Amino acid sequence: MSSLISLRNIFTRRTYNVAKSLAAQTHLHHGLRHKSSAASDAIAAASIKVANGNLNDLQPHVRQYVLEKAGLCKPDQIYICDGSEEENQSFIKQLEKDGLLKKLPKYDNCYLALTDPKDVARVEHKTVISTKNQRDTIPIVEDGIKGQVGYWMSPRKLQEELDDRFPGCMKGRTMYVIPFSMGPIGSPLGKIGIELTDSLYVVASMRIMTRMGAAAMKAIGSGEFVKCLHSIGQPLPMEKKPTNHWPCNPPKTLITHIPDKREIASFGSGYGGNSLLGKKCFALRIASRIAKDEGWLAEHMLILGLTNPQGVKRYVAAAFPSACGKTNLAMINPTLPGWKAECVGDDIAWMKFDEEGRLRAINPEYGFFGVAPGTSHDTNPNAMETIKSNTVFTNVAETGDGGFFWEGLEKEVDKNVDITTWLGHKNWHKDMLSDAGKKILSAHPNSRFCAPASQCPVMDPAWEDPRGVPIDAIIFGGRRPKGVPLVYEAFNWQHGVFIGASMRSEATAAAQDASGKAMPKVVMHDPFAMRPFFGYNFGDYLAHWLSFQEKPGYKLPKIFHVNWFRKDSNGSFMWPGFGENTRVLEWIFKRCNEDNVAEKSAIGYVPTEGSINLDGLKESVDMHGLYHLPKDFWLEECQAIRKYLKEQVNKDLPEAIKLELDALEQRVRKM
Ligand code: GTP
Ligand code: SPV
Ligand code: MN
Repeated sequence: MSSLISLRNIFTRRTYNVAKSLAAQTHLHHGLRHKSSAASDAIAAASIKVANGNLNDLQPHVRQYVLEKAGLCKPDQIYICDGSEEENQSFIKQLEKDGLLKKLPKYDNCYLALTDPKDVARVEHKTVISTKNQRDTIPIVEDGIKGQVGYWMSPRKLQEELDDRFPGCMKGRTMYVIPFSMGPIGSPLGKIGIELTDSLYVVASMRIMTRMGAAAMKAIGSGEFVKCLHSIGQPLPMEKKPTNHWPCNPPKTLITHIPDKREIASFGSGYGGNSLLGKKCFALRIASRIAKDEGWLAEHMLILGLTNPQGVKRYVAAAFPSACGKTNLAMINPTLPGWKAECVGDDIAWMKFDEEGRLRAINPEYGFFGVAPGTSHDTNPNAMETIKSNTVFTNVAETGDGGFFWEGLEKEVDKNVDITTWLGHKNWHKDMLSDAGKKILSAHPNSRFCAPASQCPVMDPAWEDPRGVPIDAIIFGGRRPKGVPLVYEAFNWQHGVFIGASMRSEATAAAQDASGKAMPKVVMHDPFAMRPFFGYNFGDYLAHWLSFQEKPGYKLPKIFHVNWFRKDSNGSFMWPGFGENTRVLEWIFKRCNEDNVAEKSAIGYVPTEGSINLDGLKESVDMHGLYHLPKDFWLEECQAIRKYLKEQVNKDLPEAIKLELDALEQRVRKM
């Protein structure tokens, strides 16, 4: 680390000019302004030390952003990250010293972080989008209805909330400046951001999840970048000692977005999507709004390449809600002989139609922030291979021999090895009960690994292709214990958009409620797996998706719906899932070839008898049960969808979607 240089020295002659030009720009700038003006913030910032890098080397608009936020948050020093391995190792040493990371010596360069148990997942109710007009963010609902497709905050209220949190919030800490690229640097589909954060855990994670460092900074040039401000919200000295060395501020947690300004400010949480701002905040909420303006799509989708035994390759993208199987499908190990699957991305897809009318997709990310529980050599061997080195684990259990553990790894550890849970219970065993009689889990259900994508043994050769990969099929899906068959295909694009709009799924541990509790495990609407991630009005989003069918020359992908999670009367999954999902992918592949393996049903095309390949399947599967379409269930489903779309999308619901629902209901009545 270079010695501390006073900013005042750097700006010997320039301080006045910078301040003056900032003062002029503040008038034009309606982004996140605060009580004190940006100009006086910058003057205040001029006494802040720079621990690494040189503010003079930054582009003027980047420097202005850094100085303005430094003046506001008042860190002790600024550190401009270069992304080098040397720098990363010094950060990891510091994190170990701070007690925030613990080395897992069983593996190479792997670490464990345990959070404050109050900060373990995304907080949807504290995630807001601010636009001048409410209707630009969410559909306006009738009195007495609670909107569920995003939370709007007025610019005035947002300013109050920010003024209540950010001034002085980094006192005693370092503000790290993280330049990062979403997508390969230089890709026409990529975008650059700068995250300012006072959390070194965030820096270390962003280095894995994004292309971070000097090259991204250079790529900004005089161009646009997404402004991302993050603070754990605990200036020093802290009033109370942090729990688990994980400072955070749950009562004040707020994650805010200003799409018009391409600006994000997140306060109080250090966890996942709340703090790694390139991910959900930028690559989904801000990007979906940019995508609408520019005519492309930013979606909560994995991207996967499939090669059949004849050597024909196709790419598919799939949207499943959080913790519903994207990472697992993205890294699938095919069980059918001769099939190859390769991973492009596991969580987010940016997709744009090219000059030839083909939909092309890039993975904007550089790593995986994957759900740990359930991951094993049986279910996802490629993930297990990926996380053997250079990985940060959060809220998993630790074994006595310095390894990781979670629910699902029971068969893979020595029976005599000691396990310490994420909450510090020693000598854990799987039947251990709490005082309340509830099972004690070894790992938090939303515990995760953060690992470089390049380490995944099945990355697609084109995963960093700046042009993206061509998408032939889009797959929707969710956790549906009842009524929804293994797979069906939309009649056409418009019907497919309706299927996306109608998606429902059981709630998972990926989000917590406003009071920090886990969400009840009930079936919830989660259209396009985007309910928590829409960057603008869901009705406008539907219109945007529908608009592609009007574009001459666009080759629209086929749309499918899958369900790996149907349960029998004993509550057991009816489909083996994981690698066996290849059988469904094979059918989808055949449909992309226009093979005659489908027949019409009330809800869409379904596989003809025997067209799902069951050769070599180890367990017997009740295919009739998996295909069965109970009329009562589907009538109720239509009613639930109608109520939801009427209440939640109200006047912004495109007529085409209503017509699709009417048509579905009529077909179901005739079943
Ligand atoms: P996010 O990262 O939150 O967006 O989640 P995701 O959609 O990537 O989900 P992921 O693949 O991590 O799976 C979540 C959980 O579902 C894990 O516990 C998996 O083991 C389990 N799972 C994934 N695929 C299947 C499947 O085919 N069948 C069953 N029964 N469980 C599955
Ligand atoms: C999700 O919840 O969909 C995730 C995890 O991928 S987080 O990054 O925390 O949003
Ligand atoms: Mn996700």
